[in-house]
Amino acid sequence: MCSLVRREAFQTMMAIPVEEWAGLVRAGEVRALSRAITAVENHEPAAEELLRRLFPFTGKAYLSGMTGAPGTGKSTLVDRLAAFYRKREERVGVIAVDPTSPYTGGAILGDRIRMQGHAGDADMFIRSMATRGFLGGLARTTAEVALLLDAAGKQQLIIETVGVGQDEIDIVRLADCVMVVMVPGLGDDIQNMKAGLMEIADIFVLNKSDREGADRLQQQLDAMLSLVMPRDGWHPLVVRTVASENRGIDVLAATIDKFREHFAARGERELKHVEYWKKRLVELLEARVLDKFLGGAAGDELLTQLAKEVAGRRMDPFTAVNQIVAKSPI
Ligand SMILES: Nc1nc2c(ncn2[C@@H]2O[C@H](COP(=O)(O)OP(=O)(O)O)[C@@H](O)[C@H]2O)c(=O)[nH]1
Ligand SMILES: [Mg+2]
Repeated sequence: MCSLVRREAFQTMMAIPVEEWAGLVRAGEVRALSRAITAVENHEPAAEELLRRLFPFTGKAYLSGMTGAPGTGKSTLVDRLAAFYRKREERVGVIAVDPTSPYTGGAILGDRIRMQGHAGDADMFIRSMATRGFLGGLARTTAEVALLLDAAGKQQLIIETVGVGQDEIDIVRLADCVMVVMVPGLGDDIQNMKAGLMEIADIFVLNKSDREGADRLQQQLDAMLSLVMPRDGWHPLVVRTVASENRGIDVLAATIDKFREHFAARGERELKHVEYWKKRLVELLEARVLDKFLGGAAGDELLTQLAKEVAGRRMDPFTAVNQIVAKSPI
């Protein structure tokens, strides 16, 4: 049933011109948006055309990234935060880079309109993405999906990732505001935390603060933060929450707002975006160059053949690269 609906949506979208498709995405039409995300995930040729058309309409959404160890309550937090934004009448998009994330769209609040979860709310769009097997990197795909949601008029975008690998760190790095979730009782919490995560956090969310050890963790965090130099005039803040009981979500939202205002006032956001786009342009260029020189099955064959030569010390790597370059019509 589900796959039938999906196939129909697929065929409908394939049949219309990209221009019209882009128009539907901009209007926030759910099927057109879902289908556009699939096109981006699969690197379909239409995806680039679609993103080019939609790009001028992006740059309005505020992007929050939530990361932390599995089980710390990220999905619950994102869910509650999304519901909070919906109460403020903001349109919300959620990207969960974790297929196991359970989202209700705030149904637990008992809000009658949303009793059946987000399904009934056109202004809350939630998408889970597979975490492996994307060509060109998960970070790039996530960034492009965020662009689609932005173009579709979502005002608050929230990305959830499990903060374990470099991929995940790259993903949250693209966010305007980075939140790192910690919970009491995970052993020697701060020491166990990845150094990379510590550095990128704008806000620390101390979730499950109903549990024993919350005060101790807060003290540890405060002590650690007192040693950290403010970044761009911002000293990372600690917010205590009990996501499962919807406690502290208002304070969390207010802290995100405060961070947003801080950056808007200083023009740092633009600077951050220039840095970000520099990196993205290099990535896109790399992908394009690689595709030109080594695209398709023939490229892969050539690469394997030359790699064998180099591994067998029959050819040096510089000659091999020169051969690849010489074969391509750039
Ligand atoms: N005691 C307590 N449990 C929580 C809290 N927030 C989330 N949980 C529970 O922790 C478990 C993992 O939550 P989930 O949001 O899936 O974590 P994630 O893996 O980080 O996305 C679930 O059973 C939640 O109900 C909290 O503040 N206090
Ligand atoms: Mg989760």
